[in-house]
Amino acid sequence: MDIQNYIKPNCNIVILTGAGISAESGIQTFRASDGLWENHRVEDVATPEAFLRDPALVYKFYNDRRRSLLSDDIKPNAAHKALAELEAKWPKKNGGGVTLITQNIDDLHERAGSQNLIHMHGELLKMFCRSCAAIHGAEYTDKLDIKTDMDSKMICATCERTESMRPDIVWFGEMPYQMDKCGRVLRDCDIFISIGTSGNVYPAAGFVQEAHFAGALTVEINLEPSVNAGAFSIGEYGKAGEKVPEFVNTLLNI
Ligand code: BJW
Repeated sequence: MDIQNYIKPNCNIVILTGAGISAESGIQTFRASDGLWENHRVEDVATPEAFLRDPALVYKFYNDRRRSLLSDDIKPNAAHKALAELEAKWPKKNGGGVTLITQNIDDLHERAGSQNLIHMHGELLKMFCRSCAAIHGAEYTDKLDIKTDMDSKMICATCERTESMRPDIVWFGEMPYQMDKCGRVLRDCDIFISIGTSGNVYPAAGFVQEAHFAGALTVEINLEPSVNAGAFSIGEYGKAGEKVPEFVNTLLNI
């Protein structure tokens, strides 16, 4: 497969990332033998029903992960940085745009410098009010310090109710964020690159098909072939921290 044939002026790139891109930064993936789901049943911590049944357990699951994300050890790795570099340089080189869709709830893409970013499964550093639907993040840290633990006593800075704040996370059975924008960029996509995702969770796992129908070149970069590896035109297997900078370098030097 010659990538060169797909590179035309104004070529739009869409990138989907999953937990594997943050693995080398020290953040656990979900489905590995030592992954997050090994110690927690999905139904106990990542569904709206679980939150209603046992909010304290769900708050703790996300409080622990938030504290870990904010520790000094967790930093963007070479793969996050290479994607930020691609977004900055690609429009000047080619005229096309780069959209990054992440399933991850960490903020490592932002810390690396990515700007055109969709967090389709929500963000660990934000919270959502079930009462008035306000989303509170860093801009509210004077009123609601998201850097401390969340609990049911927190007061929404917009509607001032208690018992209504939950982590701003898309759980199973809930609609991911910005699906309209995802659909639009996938329809207008020339190269689709999926990085570090096992392909188990929809609708993200179906993005490769949408990009394929749009006529895009589809590339998977992962430690090992994902469950939908057969849907991709190119597979690059190895660590994201090595393979992503290599691939970005290829694109920027074509
Ligand atoms: C490396 C690496 C290194 C490691 N370098 N690589 C039956 C059929 C089809 C669909 C459904 C169905 N029943 C239910 C559904 C829908 C459901 C679903 O998909 N379920 C499946 C389990 C079957 N989906 C939903 O409910 C979604 N909503 C929805 O569908 O709404 C309706 C709708 C209708 C129409 C249009 C649109 C919507 C919501 C899904 C919410 C997912 N939420 C979670 C948890 C919340 C966040 C959190 O707590 O962190 O999001 S689940 C979890 O999985 C998390 C992740 O974002 C997501 C994907 O996981 P990911 O990133 O792929 O991680 P892993 O661990 O699976 O894989 C890591 C990969 O990296 C591996 O391949 C490694 O090899 C690799 N790797 N180290 C490169 N160094």
